[in-house]
Amino acid sequence: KIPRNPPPTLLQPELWSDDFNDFICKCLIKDFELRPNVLDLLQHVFIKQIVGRERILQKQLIELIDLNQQIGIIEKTRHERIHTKKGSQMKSQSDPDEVDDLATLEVLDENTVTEQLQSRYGRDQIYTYVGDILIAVNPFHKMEIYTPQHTKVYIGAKRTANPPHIFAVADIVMLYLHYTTLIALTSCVQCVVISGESGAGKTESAHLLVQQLTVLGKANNRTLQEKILLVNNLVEAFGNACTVINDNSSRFGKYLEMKFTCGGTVVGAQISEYLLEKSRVIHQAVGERNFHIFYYIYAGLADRKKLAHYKLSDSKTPKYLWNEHIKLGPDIVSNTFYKEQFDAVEQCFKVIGFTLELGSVYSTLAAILNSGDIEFSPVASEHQTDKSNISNISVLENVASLLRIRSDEFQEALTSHCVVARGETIVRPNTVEKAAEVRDAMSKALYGRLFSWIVNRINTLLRPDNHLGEGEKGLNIGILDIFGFENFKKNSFEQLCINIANEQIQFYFNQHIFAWEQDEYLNEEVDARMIEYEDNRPLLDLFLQKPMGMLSLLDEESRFPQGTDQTLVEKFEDNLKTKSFWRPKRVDLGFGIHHYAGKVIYNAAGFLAKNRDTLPADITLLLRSSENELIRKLVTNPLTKTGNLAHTKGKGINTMRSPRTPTRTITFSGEHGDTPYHPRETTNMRTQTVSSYFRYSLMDLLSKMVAGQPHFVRCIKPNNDRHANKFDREKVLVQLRYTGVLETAKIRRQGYSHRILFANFIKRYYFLTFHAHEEPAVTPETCAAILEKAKLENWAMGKTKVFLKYYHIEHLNLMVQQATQWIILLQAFVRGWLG
Ligand code: AD9
Ligand code: MG
Repeated sequence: KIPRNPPPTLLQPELWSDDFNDFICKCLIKDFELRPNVLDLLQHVFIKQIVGRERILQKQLIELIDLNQQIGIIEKTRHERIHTKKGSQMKSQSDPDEVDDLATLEVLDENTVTEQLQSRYGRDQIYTYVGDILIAVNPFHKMEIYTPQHTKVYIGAKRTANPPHIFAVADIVMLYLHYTTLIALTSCVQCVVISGESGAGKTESAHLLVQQLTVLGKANNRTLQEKILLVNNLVEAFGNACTVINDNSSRFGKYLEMKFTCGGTVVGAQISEYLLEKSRVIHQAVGERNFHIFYYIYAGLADRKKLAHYKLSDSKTPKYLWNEHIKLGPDIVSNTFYKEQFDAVEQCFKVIGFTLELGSVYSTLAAILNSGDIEFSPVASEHQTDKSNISNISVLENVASLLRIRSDEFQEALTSHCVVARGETIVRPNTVEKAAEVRDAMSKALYGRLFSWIVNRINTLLRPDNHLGEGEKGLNIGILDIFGFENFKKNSFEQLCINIANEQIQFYFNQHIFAWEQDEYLNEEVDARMIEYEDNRPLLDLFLQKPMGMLSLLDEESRFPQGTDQTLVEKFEDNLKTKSFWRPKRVDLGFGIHHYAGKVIYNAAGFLAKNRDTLPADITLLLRSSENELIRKLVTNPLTKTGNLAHTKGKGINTMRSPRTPTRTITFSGEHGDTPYHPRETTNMRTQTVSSYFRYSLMDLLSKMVAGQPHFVRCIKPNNDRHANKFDREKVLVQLRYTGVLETAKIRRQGYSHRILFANFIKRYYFLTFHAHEEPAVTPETCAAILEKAKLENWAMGKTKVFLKYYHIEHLNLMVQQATQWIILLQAFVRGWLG
């Protein structure tokens, strides 16, 4: 009689009638601990509705009481099972001096914190809490802590019941989501922000989170669960590459949103991608590689004897894939790992729902690989030394046939360009260098757009609309995994963008953990010691301020036809007067920045060209005439740098509100009174520089994050050699310092991470203490009564808000969650019974 999967609408408070609501609450209150006379309650509340049906009711209620008891038994056994398991396996090797939560340490200093992490790491205990934040130290070896058994143990368990784990974060996030559903007071968006330097383990952590969330989201549709997991692998094949720091380095920022019904069932996913490092397609630094997919497809097609079909040769490696290790095709085509990966990627494509387009995707990739081999030579003529010719016309023809464009037009578009002067169109020849630039610009553009197209296509295929009930809003968990802070021997424009993005994430973290919280102590006159932290706001200003920030200066110089990389650094030097910026001697075109995470020397060579990132109109027009539908799609309007953002709303975000503390705002450097850049509205492609686009994406990303309730995971890299079991104290200490872990531990121990208005607090939790029909006054006393009933200590009362520690809220939410389970069952039961 109890529906096995109660329809999600049952969970929507707005659909409950008052009586019904009241009834549920009463059942809960009375029943929460004691489960006494449900029958009395029911008769009392529903007396009007059940006239004439008393007998049926009685019978049903007896069953209900039976059911209650049964549930009691089930809960009990489950509880015992978890505890026995925990006792026997999970905590057996624990060291008595270690703590799972750094915020509980008696002595809080750098040494103690590092020692704790080191000692835990020595036992393969890679996870540690700092209050409600998870620290994950990269183990650099496969761990046996992600088994299905672990998955189970962490579901619905109290946080302190098991060792810290990324799965526990998934559980907490789900808990928040559930309780949002019930009370609908806070934002329906939960957002997990994973940060750490390159190679620290962000992407792995994101995978593990998604894995656990799909289980928690009880995707009853196995294919959907599988698809969501595969999406990650697929976009990473296209967006990740081997760098000198990380063999699987993310070269784009990824925000994956998982969508849930109000009942907590996962129904879809959406990805936003940020700032793919397209320049990697045409050039890689020493020791680095192109995007994974190129190697996979090359080896995979060879394996299937299809290279010739895609105009590739197994003996001659495409130039775009050359590096000091791989000069020869056979090195790639004989690589079994690449072949397997190609099969896996193809499988992902198919499962997710790409079918017809696959051939076109491969052609586009093959066309890009072939393009790199097009060579130019100066035209031997006395007068026209600035003209160029194609030296290997057969390669050009191959590319043309793969792109399904006319080869004569392609040749023209590469070796000449049109200029409009006084209403007349004049054709000007391209020099050899210019022609090569056009070729490379086309390759980059095609790849960037292909990537965005794949992401958009995935979004269409995994859009949850079809799965949500009518009128259902749906809930949302976002997982942010960006490229980590980078400091190479040579750092270019890409590193600058990556590091600014990390700077912004750190700023967000600081605002959330320190700034907003401490402001509230002052406003609410709550006694709490202030914690000093490193504010990186001046750095953000240095980059983003208008008109004198670095990105604005870069844009200005990019608009000057006479601007060069040299004039750019001079401009920086003249205008950026801060200690965080300096010009190192003896480095041509060099400039240094003291980031929150360390000093980085950049080299401005190529900055202007990379920022302008122009794709000549002749090439765009030509590609639009392609007979291949996919190619045409890639170049049709809106002509955005990556297409994807054209679908996001360009909100006017000068300031952003923090959801939990409505009086606090997050401000964006230099955005005062400025209309945010919106690709779709921009018709003049010339104004669309990479840096203006970058600024826009950063705002877009932040607006998503600020709208949600954040949860932080901080990844730490224990050594630079990627060795397992090696804990480089100095390396870890530096990261602990710049991420502010020590300060975080202090504020979590001393501070109150949750501040809730009296009225909201009472509305949320009163039914844990009071009767449904009671309307307790909105006073600090009522709040105190609730907290005392829940047996909580160490909270504080402000002038208008209750101040709670992170573990208080966990405890309360767990109580609410238990209550919710009852609500679901009781509602289902009563609905079924009322017909
Ligand atoms: V980057 O900023 O994208 O360059 P990430 O994403 O921080 O970087 P990633 O997750 O790719 O780093 O981790 C780097 C490598 O560390 C992985 O390829 C794994 O080999 C290794 N790693 C990270 N986390 C784990 C883990 N939980 N278990 C085992 C791990 N290995
Ligand atoms: Mg990564």
